[in-house]
Amino acid sequence: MIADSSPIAAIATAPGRGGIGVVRISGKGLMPLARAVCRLDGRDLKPRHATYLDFMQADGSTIDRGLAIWFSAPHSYTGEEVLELQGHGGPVVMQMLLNRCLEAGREIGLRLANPGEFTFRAFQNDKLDLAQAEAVSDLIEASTEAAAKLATQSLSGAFSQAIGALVEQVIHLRMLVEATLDFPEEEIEFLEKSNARGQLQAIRETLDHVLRQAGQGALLRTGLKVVLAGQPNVGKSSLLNALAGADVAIVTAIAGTTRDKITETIHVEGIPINVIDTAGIRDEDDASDEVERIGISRTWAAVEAADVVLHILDASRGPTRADEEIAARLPAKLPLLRIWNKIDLSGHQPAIESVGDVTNLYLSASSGSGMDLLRQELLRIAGWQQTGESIYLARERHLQALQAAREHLAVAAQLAEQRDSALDLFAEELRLAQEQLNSITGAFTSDDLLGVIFSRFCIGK
Ligand SMILES: Nc1nc2c(ncn2[C@@H]2O[C@H](COP(=O)(O)OP(=O)(O)O)[C@@H](O)[C@H]2O)c(=O)[nH]1
Ligand SMILES: [Mg+2]
Repeated sequence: MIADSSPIAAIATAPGRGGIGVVRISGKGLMPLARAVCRLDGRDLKPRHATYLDFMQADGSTIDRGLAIWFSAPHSYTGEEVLELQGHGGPVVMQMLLNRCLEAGREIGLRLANPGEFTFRAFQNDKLDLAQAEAVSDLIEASTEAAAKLATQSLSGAFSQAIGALVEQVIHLRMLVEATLDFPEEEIEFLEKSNARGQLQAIRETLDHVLRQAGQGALLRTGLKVVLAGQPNVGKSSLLNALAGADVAIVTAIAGTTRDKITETIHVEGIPINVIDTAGIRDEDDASDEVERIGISRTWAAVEAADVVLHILDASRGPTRADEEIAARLPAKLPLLRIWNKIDLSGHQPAIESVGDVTNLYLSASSGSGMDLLRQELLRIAGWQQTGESIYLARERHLQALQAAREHLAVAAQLAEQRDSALDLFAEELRLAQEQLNSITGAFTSDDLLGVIFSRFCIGK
């Protein structure tokens, strides 16, 4: 991430045509630029007031007419001076306005903003912590109402506060320990006197709770990857269509109809589930041509990358040797659900039952019976619990930091149980746990990580 402090400008609205479009400028000493671009006719730009005026070229001709809004530092999104120019949202007129601003700002070193740079400055100027900055991007990218709602909560600081409360607890315990370290003769009694074990236990319980809430939120962000696999003609594409409630995949009685992967994201109780339909698996020799053979190898690749595999079988035919060969090749580490389809033909009742470590589910993609059982089972596998308690729209990065902190606390707990507890090691584990928690809100985060996080934003944010 570039850390220079020159003023930056960008079109902040989405590219394309729209009723309005916004050029945003942030930096120091922007007022002369504002005067050069806005026809003020002796007026001032009052902070946080909209002024209707002409945007001008250098020769005084008009580019567009719109609103100028001035924010003085530090009362702006970035914490710097910010000028927002709202014009008509056409790509050409917006580009003209941006170019004019860059030209008028040349003397103060105005340049185009990099992706996420406005938000990065907000982070640098303590307007947002790191988890909140990420929530800005999550809110913009949210694909479901539930995800948007959670992003707004994170943006308002709910997640950061939960992390902050944990850090406070860790700091409290660290202070006790570090104070004792200076008086070695008291070490032995310290753990008893201060109830350090009890405090540590309380921290670990709180952390587990936050981790659960974050894990649920992470699920909402990325969803579950479910692959439909099985022989040709067992009804994989029909099942995808039934889940999606639309004809996304072609269904025919001809074996080998599906040749490539088809992915469709469905939502069950707001949880995104990415369902991947694949080419039916059969022997290379039976496959009709090269295209189908490539499709089959892609099926196996999809299976490798899945969170869950649904092995579809034809209930009206019963298991065949080919089904067993497929089952044997499915990776053992993945949750496996055996779907017996076409029960409208076989006469089975819709049901779910476990035999050993395999779950059998009976349904009919055509009639729809048993489909609800499948949806519920997918939610269960995803680990979705309707607890009613708040959850946090966490990212993988957050989960990893929470996990790492959890491990350090577990080591600390082990140390505390030992007879001659090594207090300095105990203290060090607490410090490491705190460092992990801090990395979530950015109180302690390497520049490299910042670069990665902010570069994923779009320009103008
Ligand atoms: N009776 C009945 N037929 C089904 C059912 N599901 C799929 N089929 C039929 O089975 C054939 C193959 O279906 P398709 O979804 O293309 O199977 P795929 O090759 O596994 O993708 C088609 O003729 C479907 O209409 C079901 O639940 N009941
Ligand atoms: Mg198919």
